Amino acid sequence: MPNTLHPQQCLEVAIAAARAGGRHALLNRHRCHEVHQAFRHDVKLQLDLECQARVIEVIRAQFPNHAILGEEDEAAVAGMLAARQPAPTQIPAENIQWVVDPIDGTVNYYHGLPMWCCSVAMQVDGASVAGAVYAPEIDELYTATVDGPALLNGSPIHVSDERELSGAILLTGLSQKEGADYVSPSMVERLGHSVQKIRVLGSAALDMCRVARGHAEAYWEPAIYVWDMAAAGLIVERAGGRVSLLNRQDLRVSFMATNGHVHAALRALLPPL
Ligand code: LIP
Repeated sequence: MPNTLHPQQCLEVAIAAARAGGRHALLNRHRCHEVHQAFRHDVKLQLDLECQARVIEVIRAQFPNHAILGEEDEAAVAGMLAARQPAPTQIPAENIQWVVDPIDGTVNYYHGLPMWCCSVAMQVDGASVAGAVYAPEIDELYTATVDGPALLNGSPIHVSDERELSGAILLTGLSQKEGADYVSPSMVERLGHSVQKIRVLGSAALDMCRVARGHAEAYWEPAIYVWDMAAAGLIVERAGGRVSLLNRQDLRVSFMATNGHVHAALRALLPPL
């Protein structure tokens, strides 16, 4: 990591950026049905784009030459940024990249459910150095640096001590995206027999933060994106948990995060790579 940058400094920017994006989504809750693009099982909102623009503004104010990877359509977001300030040319500095999901749990947000968050991570050479996951509607801010503790609203968190998969809550997502690997009915049955309960809450980043705080023992989804796990995966690790990137195709990943104790048992149940 460039010696001019310290993880805590990057975390402070990640927190400010996640708060800016999350606050914009919260203050505009009444606009949650303004659809930018609709899909059979998913939706992209105008606020997804606007929140990503808010996040980028904060990052660029501090690090104008850092690359930024966001979930939302770059051209549409750039249009908003251009309207507010000319976007400086991005010259990635030493493989530094910020990874942003402006509203993780967009469908929850659209329907008025509170389980959504803004996720911001700073990575060097693809490894997360600092991450913030902010869920404003439930007043939860999860943070971690590569050399510091995982925190929830400033207080240390730690994964659960549950050692048996049979006593575990498994969080997952039933993405029905056409062509995506999804959790098949037979897999749901197999996992359901092995854990205490399966829960589907609709936000990958928040699911992993619940593992980090010990409210669940495991999370797995076969087809999420790097922006879903860039911050939350670091938070799980710094909370004493374990993560595995099981498969990656471009920006899509199969990813699991656990309290560590149940990691091998869960991995044995998942599809072979
Ligand atoms: C969501 C993920 C969730 C997954 C959904 C969706 P988005 O991200 O957080 O785990 O099951 O299909 O991908 O689209 O709300 O940012």
